[in-house]
Amino acid sequence: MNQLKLKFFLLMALAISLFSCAPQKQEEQKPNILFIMSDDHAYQAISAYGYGLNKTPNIDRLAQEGAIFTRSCVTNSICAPSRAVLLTGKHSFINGKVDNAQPFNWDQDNFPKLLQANGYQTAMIGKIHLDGVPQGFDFSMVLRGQGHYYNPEFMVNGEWKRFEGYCTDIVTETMLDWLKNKRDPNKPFCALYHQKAPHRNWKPAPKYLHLYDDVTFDPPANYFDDYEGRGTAAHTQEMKVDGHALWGHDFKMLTDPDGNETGFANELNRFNEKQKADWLAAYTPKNDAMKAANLSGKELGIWKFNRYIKDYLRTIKSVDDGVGEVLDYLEEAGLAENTIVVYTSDQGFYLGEHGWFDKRFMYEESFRTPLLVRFPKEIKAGTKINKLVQNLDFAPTFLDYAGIKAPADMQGESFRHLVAGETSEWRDAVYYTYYEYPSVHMVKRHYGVSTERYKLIHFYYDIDEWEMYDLQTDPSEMKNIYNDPAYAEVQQELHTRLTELRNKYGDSDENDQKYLNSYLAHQEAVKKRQAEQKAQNN
Ligand code: SGN
Ligand code: CA
Repeated sequence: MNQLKLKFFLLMALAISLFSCAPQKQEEQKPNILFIMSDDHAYQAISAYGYGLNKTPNIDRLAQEGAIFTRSCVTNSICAPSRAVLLTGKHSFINGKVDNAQPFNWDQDNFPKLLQANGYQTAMIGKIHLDGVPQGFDFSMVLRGQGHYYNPEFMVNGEWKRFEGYCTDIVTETMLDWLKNKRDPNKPFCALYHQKAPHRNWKPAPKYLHLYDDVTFDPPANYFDDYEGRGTAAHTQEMKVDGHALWGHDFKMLTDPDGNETGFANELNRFNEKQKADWLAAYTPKNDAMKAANLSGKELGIWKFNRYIKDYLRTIKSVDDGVGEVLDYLEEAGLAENTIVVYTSDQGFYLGEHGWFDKRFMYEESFRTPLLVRFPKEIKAGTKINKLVQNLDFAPTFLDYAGIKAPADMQGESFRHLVAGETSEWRDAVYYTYYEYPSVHMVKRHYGVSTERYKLIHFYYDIDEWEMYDLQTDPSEMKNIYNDPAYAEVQQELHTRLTELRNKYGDSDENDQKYLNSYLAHQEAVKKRQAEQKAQNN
């Protein structure tokens, strides 16, 4: 072969190889998405938010290296509906999953399905809390309903399997295994890494049973709230740490201070011998000391707060460890630069504010949820976003990053350009709905609007009451200012804004009635089924 021919041959070979690589290269450049969601993780319990309660060094890395959102809120502060909103990008009254009880329709569009159809590899690992086999995932491993902290069962690609160990660690190990060994490295990935923790009843991992043993936590300033200045809904809820939390299930006592069995012993039945022994060795002396102290009144209330918050924070320690392991892997594998990492929770949670645990209300602690996003290619380290974003925005945002046009009926907005600092134009108000009543914790049905400063809420069904709060002068929402003449104009504006949003998103009194009817019918059907089962068993 002469020199010229050789050059020509080499050039052709180079051109062919470049040409054949081109589509794959383009695919590779699409960003990966790692979506981390925990369950009931209050922003007050992430150190990057500055509440000084605990340390979450790994979750905090996302804020240091990316963005922290201070006003990220949900559309409906409860688990399964929140996840349905995440997947579909549609409000509950459109996607149909308005409460934890009624079924979810997996056949509708969701963002993982759209990513999958566009060359992504997708995985869902952990808690999804939506019945049926997940759709839109190449690999799925999900808990049954709420799932268990110890030795949980998972449905792996449609088949049930029991796993030995601690749920949070199993979910992290499975996530790492998928990233390292199971996915196709030639495709961009979207992985949903969902922890059950720190959901009730806050069972810590064996290695953290003694964490915080030598600390006493002060409850929030409004822990002993008497709800004066609020409406009926705040008075009639059943979610008080010192009032509704249970001696067994929540405070992990085998017998209550009067010596009555609590039923907690049954919960230890699913533990193996070693887990049970470690557990009892940790709790028995603490429980005995509590009984010996013979506490009452506020002292007892503060003991209950401490038992609650310590267990809650202990479960978060394992979540944070897992985030650290996964972030380390992304770095080691050279994936950190081109992976969007999101940390959020399905809603916020009360850590003793107003005396409560649980969520559901449109008041700040449950309405707002943590949100941290890292994507070094577009987001500057140390970004802080104070605008009102919602879980409704996730689906359109991820599709935007992946270069896919969001379907016209998706309701959220992509926050890609907002978080990149390319625009500050954003919505000035968000819409909220809550339906699960009458039910556990007895939080009444309501809907409302929040602007950056004010909130207007309508409680309905068995009451008809309006509440309004000025978050600037009353950030803890202790004083309902509805009908306060000083706010007459603001009140009028909020009513107008609420009507506009209900129209914009397609909500109405008819919708509220429709979902009330289906909820009550569902409750009746469950009662009937239970009665039939009981009769059969007798
Ligand atoms: C369970 C909990 C409740 C909690 C709901 C919904 N009780 O019923 O405290 O409000 O889940 O939570 S427990 O006895 O199971 O601990 S959600 O996050 O799934 O919506
Ligand atoms: Ca939840």
